[in-house]
Amino acid sequence: MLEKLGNAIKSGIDKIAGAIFVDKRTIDSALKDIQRALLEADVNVKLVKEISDKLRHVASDEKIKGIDRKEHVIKILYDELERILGKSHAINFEKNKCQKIMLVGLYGSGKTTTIAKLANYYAKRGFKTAMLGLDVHRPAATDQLEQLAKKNALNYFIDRQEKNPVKIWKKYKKELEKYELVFIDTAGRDALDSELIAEIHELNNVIAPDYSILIMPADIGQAAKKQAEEFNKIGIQGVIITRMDSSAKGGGALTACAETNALVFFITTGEKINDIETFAPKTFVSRLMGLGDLEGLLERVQSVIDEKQEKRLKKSLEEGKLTLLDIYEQLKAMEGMGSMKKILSMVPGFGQAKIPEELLGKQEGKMKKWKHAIDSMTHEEIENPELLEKQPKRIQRISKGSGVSASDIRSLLKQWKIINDFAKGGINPEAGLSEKQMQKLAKKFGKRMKF
Ligand SMILES: Nc1nc2c(ncn2[C@@H]2O[C@H](COP(=O)(O)OP(=O)(O)OP(=O)(O)O)[C@@H](O)[C@H]2O)c(=O)[nH]1
Ligand SMILES: [Mg+2]
Repeated sequence: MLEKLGNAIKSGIDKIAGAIFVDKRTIDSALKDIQRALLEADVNVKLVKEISDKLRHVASDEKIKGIDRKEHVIKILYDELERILGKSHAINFEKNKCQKIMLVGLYGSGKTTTIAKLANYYAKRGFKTAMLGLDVHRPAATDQLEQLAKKNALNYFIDRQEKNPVKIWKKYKKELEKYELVFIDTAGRDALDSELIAEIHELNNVIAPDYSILIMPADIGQAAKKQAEEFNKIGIQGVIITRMDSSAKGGGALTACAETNALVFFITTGEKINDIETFAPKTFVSRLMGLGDLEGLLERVQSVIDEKQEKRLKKSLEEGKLTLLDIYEQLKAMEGMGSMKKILSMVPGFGQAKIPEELLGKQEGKMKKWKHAIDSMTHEEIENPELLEKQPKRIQRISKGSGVSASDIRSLLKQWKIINDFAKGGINPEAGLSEKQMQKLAKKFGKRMKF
């Protein structure tokens, strides 16, 4: 379940990360992947729609500009997934105190296996643990518990002859007091019928467990909601979802629990004794997305952007046609004058040519303004800055929208033109800049320079 959902979400994220503009089309295409993945994981349609609406909203929020928008979209996706998966909850057991934990659930949900996993999990963490078999309905149940206990050197208490679980409890009660954590296995049923309810009630009254935990297999998907609600009425503190490894519906089970505010204490992910882990939505989402944390995720976005930018930039340079976007992306990525140097260094031959530092440095103060100005431009204008020269009204509009003066916008255009011209002309790498080119450059920058 994890892998498939994770891959689909990653592919959605890559679409967003790799896009130049996060607009409606990009979001729709990425959302398609994400929606399909969530629905396949059996997540409630309503929740999927909620997530989609929120992402669309950010994508169309004019206040969030440019590349920042990608980060917003991904952060929201991350937060939303975490939200629908519920709150993390760890049980804090005490030392030097006997605590009883009763596991209940329908047939084959994984009670007995999980008991052994829990007894082993906490034994490894320094607790004195024991297992008590109260499943008197199936003779094989006691054997199963015994086998698991022997195989993993766990303490266990069973009685093959006794058919009354309350009597078994009373028989071992005193001895069990010596243990810090006593995990109690109970009988499964086909459904939460009156007989099962009566038995759980009776055991609850007699044993007074510190925790009653419902065991549900991931395959039941959204039906987990109904089951959690029903069992909740008879005093369940939380749930453990088993078989997360073998069902595609795990997402449904988890989100259904979140909806009913049922705490998910653990998930189990295989048949082996160690295949159990606490459930923390944050970590879970990170893992789904294949990342350690949100920062890691945003870094990944950045690196995808960088890679794509680099390719685009190379292509633009080869074709001799830089757009303002190339400049913008470098500005954004490097937040400073270094970026202009980087662009220049990619123009064939320019890297070796000695461009006076002050010539580049002069423009540093303008960088921020340029960035704002580009943010207020249309795609068309960014791709074809000539439009601004041909139709000066556009400059006025951008100036108004960005709060950047028309003269600063013109200086951006000038800068773009200079670089673009050089890109077009190409430079002989052996010779570096010719004197003529240097003079031309100097003239354009309007600076006195000595070569
Ligand atoms: N793949 C996988 N199988 C599991 C997991 N947890 C339990 N199982 C398997 O599910 C089956 C049922 O598990 P049990 O622990 O016997 O379930 P139970 O609730 O005690 O069943 P009854 O006592 O018959 O009601 C067994 O074959 C387990 O090995 C899991 O996390 N992953
Ligand atoms: Mg069992």
